[in-house]
Amino acid sequence: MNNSHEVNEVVNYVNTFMAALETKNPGEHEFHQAVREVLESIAPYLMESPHLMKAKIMERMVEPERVIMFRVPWVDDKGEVQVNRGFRVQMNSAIGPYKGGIRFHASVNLSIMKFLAFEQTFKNALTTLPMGGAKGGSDFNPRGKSDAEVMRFCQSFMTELQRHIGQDTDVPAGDIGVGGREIGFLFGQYKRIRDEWTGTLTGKSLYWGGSLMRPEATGYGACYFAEAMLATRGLSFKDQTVCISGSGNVAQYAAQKAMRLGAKVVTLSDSDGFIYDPEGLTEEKLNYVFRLKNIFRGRIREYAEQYPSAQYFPHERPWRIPCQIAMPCATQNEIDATDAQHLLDNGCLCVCEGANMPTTPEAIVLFQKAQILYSPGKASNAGGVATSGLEMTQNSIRQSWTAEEVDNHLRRIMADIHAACIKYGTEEDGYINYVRGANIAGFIKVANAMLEQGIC
Ligand code: NDP
Ligand code: 2IT
Repeated sequence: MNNSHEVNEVVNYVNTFMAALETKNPGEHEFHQAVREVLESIAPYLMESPHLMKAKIMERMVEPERVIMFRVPWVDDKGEVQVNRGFRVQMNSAIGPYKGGIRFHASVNLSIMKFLAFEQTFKNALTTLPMGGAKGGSDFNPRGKSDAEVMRFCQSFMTELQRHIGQDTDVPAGDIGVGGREIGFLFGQYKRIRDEWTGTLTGKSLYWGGSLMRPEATGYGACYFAEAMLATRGLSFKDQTVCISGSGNVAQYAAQKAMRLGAKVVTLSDSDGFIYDPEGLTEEKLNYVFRLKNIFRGRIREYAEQYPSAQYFPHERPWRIPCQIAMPCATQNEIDATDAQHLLDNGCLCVCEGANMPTTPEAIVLFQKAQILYSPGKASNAGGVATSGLEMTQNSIRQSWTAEEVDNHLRRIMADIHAACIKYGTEEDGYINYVRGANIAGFIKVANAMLEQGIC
């Protein structure tokens, strides 16, 4: 952008586009937020590409190819009928079959599904693997439900979803509230109805077609990405203090890898509060967290009861605790401007997103103004879906790779994503704008595929 006239044109274009999008999709705030972030990055590129403007590529990208919404009736342990709403947003299949997780959380609605499916399209393009973008889920709240209730819910959910998915059509996986247990129930019902054994879901158990390293992949991948970011400033995880939010799949393995790379991890959280352990996690403490969360489905507060070195802070997020590296691994919009200012005031130099869109737009501005290392989830959490892609490959060739083989692929993919961010995101003063880099790199791949496939 050379002059203020051009800057104004870009701002006008973004605002006009967003006004139309908001009118057409009222109330979908998370979806608006995700689209605006991408649009602000790619608008200058787009406006210099008349062929993309003429083909209305962006207008097409924000319109899901298909949205499926369905009733999910099930019977709870008391014999009462419950009704939830199921979703699958099939956003874009230009570069491969739809691919993306399933979220079970009380907050799930169409806006959240569309924002996640939109983000997924760019993320999947960044992985270098042939996967389109999708997301699904339900407003079912797994908290406090028995295994039998979760199974009946999953069976009802899949009874409808199965007609819309398949190994070459759409391949779901886990996300918030959907882990190994749920994928098992979903897969069992899919196989029963479709009478086929295919890799139509990823995140499967190792007993039946899952990939080694898939559970670890998102958290480990985020740490590999953070390592690459830190290396641009001659830094590493060694002896750094790390604050992590969440205590689920992504948080657990981000913590494990950060620790193994020499960092001190001092926080974990859930939706009720966070724990601060100034002495840092150890392998033994982390094993306790694995058991607490994955087997007993307990709350993070119990960590502070188990380890007196730790303190529990109810109804708070961890971002006021001093750290050099912050890894939000819980949910969207969990770092706001106040949190961001706390992190900056306390000397944080790297924010690496494990969750999807955990940082609000105002907080992103603060990080970028301060020129700290900041990566958007679509770049730094792409290791999870990338390893899902590797699971699909193994299922197709009916082979299982070793953990080392999968980890090597994962490391290469994260390094390639980092290189793409540098290529498209380096600013004139040398600052790497990872948001711009990730958005432009993902956009170019999907846009070119769409162009070559005609108006569809
Ligand atoms: P899990 O369900 O395993 O864990 C989610 C964690 O986040 C839990 O500790 C949960 O606490 C907490 N959490 C959920 N919602 C909220 C909320 N509204 N406020 C505060 N805390 C909350 O999910 P994952 O670890 O798989 O997912 C975490 C994030 O990572 C999500 O943004 C997801 O989209 C993203 N992601 C996941 C990938 C994967 O492979 N699993 C891949 C890429 C991104 P509680 O128990 O109280 O609900
Ligand atoms: O947000 C994500 O990338 C995921 N939840 C993982 C999706 C997948 O298909 O593995």
